[in-house]
Amino acid sequence: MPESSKSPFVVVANRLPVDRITTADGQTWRRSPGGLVTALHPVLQAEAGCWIGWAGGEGEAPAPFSLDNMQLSPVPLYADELRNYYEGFSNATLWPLYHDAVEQPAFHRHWWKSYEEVNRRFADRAAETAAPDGVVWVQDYQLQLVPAMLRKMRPDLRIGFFLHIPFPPAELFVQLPKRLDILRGLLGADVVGFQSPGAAQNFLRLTRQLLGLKPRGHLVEAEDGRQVRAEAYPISIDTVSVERVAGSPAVHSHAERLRKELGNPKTVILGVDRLDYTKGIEQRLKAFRELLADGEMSVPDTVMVQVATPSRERVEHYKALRRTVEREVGRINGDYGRLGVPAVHYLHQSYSREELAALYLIADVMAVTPFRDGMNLVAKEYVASRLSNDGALVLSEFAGAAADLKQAFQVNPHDLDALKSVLLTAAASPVEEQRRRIKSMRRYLRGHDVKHWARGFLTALGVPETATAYDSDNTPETST
Ligand code: GDG
Repeated sequence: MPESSKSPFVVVANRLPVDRITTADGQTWRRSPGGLVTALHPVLQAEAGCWIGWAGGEGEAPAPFSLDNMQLSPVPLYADELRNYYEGFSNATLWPLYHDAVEQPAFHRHWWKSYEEVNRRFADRAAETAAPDGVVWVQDYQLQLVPAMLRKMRPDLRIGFFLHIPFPPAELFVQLPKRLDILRGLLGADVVGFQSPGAAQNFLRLTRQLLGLKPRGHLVEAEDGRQVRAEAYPISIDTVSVERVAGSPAVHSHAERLRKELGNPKTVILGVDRLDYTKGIEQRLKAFRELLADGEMSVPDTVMVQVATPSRERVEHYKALRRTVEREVGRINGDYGRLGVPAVHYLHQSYSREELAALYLIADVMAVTPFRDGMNLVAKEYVASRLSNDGALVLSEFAGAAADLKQAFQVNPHDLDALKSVLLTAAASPVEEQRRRIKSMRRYLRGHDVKHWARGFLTALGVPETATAYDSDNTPETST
């Protein structure tokens, strides 16, 4: 690649922020859903930077292209790598282990080999793409080896790494057969960012325990003598843009239509999650079933809407979860639904940003009850969408968002009785109380949006503030 076309700012993530779609006019690209994409798109747009990632699909990658002022550089993943690097080591080893082992992590040596090979490919691409003295920001658990690999090839770069999911306590992390490689991989960065201070502490403690390093405050001197910063930078949403979508007349009329279609219930309880076992969907359904059985809630006064976006459908735990959730929904509707009025409206589909916003508008109670979650942007999107300041957010203590959204109705989702009781309390809460809580959380999200997150991280990485400014008005509203 000629020096002149190299990029001063590069994001490296497992996925490109786009999906290939087929329209009447042929194939095209559009922005895809997902927390990472939601968070980084505005920053990239402002930087006119380059995003390196997998474009979806097996085998050869499309040629680099640009979309919405971003250069996109697709990296290929082959069928065996999708099985071993992606579904295997990333999503059946690291994902469950980092989420408190809520499902048993599996370890296979050939998964690790593939993880290394794919990390090498991403690192090579970043080394080719970044301009001299440029900044490379590596994202998430699929690419933890990239910082050290890249540093070896390009010591001139400033390298950041951000982990979107939790970083586990030492007792769990030490189970990982390749724990030293992962720690050293991360230490290749100048700044390692986490969602919570606890996660940063877990990491720093492990550098002492496993590598004999001596962390001081947020800093640790790596084995090559560099100072590495490990700190929390809690991610957030593009608050202004979420508010704008929620305030649009089209979304309002869609919300009115939806409420009518649901039979104008007094209370709508909403869940919006990727269909993932960390999200606590089964437990939430169970709580609702018991509330119906106890006569504390009844159909058609109260209905639940559960959007479960399809996710990782070839991974065994996810197949099993889908069966369990769908059995539970069937059971609840069989026992408590009425003709034309199911108790649970279960939607195993992806929606547009506007459709999601309309759902947020009709949700009297938003149930966000993961067993463990790095942050959870859905909780923040719900709050920001409630322009009328009413509504009740039920939020798990184990979501990173609980540290930011302190006025939510917080709950331990493992405690079924507590979950039932908080759902009842939230549903019955007086509107003045709801307004007080939502208002204060909305205020918080205004000051702590995704721009604030990106700026905090990049400032720590030594990138001047002007370079991270962006205008959220550039974000197209219909591009998800
Ligand atoms: C990981 C971490 C962390 C969902 N369904 C649709 C759709 N979504 C959007 C939501 C939200 C995002 O996807 C989901 O983000 P979450 O934060 O809730 O969860 P994860 O996907 O698990 O994200 C998480 C996040 O990374 C960011 O760091 O918060 O802890 O696990 O924005 O609105 N968007 C559209 N259609 C859907 O059907 N358009």
